[in-house]
Amino acid sequence: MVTKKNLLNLAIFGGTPSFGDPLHVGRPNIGDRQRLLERINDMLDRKWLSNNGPYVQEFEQRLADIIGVKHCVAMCNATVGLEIAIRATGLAGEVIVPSFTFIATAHALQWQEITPVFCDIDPLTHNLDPRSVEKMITPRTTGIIGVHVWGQGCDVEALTRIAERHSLGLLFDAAHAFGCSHKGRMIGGFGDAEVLSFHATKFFNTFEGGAVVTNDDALAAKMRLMKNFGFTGYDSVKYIGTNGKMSEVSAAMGLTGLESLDEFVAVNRRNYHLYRHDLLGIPGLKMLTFDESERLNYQYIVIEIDEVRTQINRDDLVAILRAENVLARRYFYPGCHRMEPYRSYFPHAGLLLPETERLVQRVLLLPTGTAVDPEEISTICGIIRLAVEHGRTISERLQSA
Ligand code: T4K
Repeated sequence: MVTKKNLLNLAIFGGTPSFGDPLHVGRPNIGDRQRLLERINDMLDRKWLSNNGPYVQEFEQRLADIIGVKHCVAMCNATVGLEIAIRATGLAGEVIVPSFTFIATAHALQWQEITPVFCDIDPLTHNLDPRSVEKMITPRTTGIIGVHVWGQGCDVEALTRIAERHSLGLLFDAAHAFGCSHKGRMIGGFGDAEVLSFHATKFFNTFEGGAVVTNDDALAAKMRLMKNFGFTGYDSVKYIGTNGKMSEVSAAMGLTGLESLDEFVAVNRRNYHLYRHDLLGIPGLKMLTFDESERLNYQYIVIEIDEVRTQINRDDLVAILRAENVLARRYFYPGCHRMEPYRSYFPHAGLLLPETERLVQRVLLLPTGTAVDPEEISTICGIIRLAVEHGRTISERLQSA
């Protein structure tokens, strides 16, 4: 690891990169390898690899217990989980979603020819702004999908009131929020259903995977059929369905990861506090802080750059970090509304999304998780501090290059 003191030592200007190996946002946390391999061996002996096997059933029960929800339906990933939850709750026509989310939230609707209507966010929390939601409702609106971005609960209470007042379905994309609470209640039990992701890049993973959780018995039963082609028996199909099943090997990874869940969160929490401490006082740089009276997974380190004060823009800072082998990410740039097919469908959507448009230019995410140690965090923060201290000079040099 190379510590930078002078801006000419920055790798973007020809210096040696601070890190020999890249540091990623989204490096998987791996639990007890031996325990995983034992489970996989048992699975191979059993010769039961998919289709609601014993690991999947155990995993679903463990998740339901942790979240305190009646039903957990494990899925092959959160995107299919969203698609199934959307279909099972009968959403159609138009559904209100944030544009500041991973593209899967919008695609899960459009895939079924439901129009995602992009709504603006609260700049402080990065979550749906309920006042904007209300303004987007039309006679074609059938539902709202809130996203608990970075694991922070949406304004669930306001969204629930709006949904009730207008008789709309209410789902939550809780892909970031496994293990998090909102106002003291675990995320997973809100709305008609909530969808979790256990993708490899999440702090807790099942390689690929997800789950839909709900307290609604009928909805759970319907989604359980829908994820298995709609089969109710060997020869009978009740609904249109798809293949949304989680495999046994994924559930084995999940069960193993659950045994290390507290450790994953503890490392993320440690990293979060180190970043907070080391980035404090850098002018124009704000780190998203969480309400620590809630349960949190701390899985994202989110920075906002106020270019006027740092004198270096977010993209130049990302380029500087990447040259040092710190693969910072610009989630969710440029916003779903600026990606296809939505950009062509709604070329002027941005006019109604001023906070989203501003935020996508300012946000960057830094590496965390068990793959990053305190010394590396200190080096990353040192690079950022150096870059901001010389913001104007660096910007000029990069522009003239
Ligand atoms: N809703 C929301 C709000 C979401 O954020 C997501 C997914 C979903 C729904 C859909 O959930 P899933 O259907 O995926 O269950 C990543 C993830 O692929 C995606 O799951 C996640 N959100 C999103 C925020 O991030 P990319 O395009 O950034 O992935 P990629 O391949 O660039 O990987 C990120 C970094 O992680 C890289 O630097 C490499 C590293 N990595 C990745 C993998 C897969 C590893 O070190 N090892 C690995 O195995 O989307």
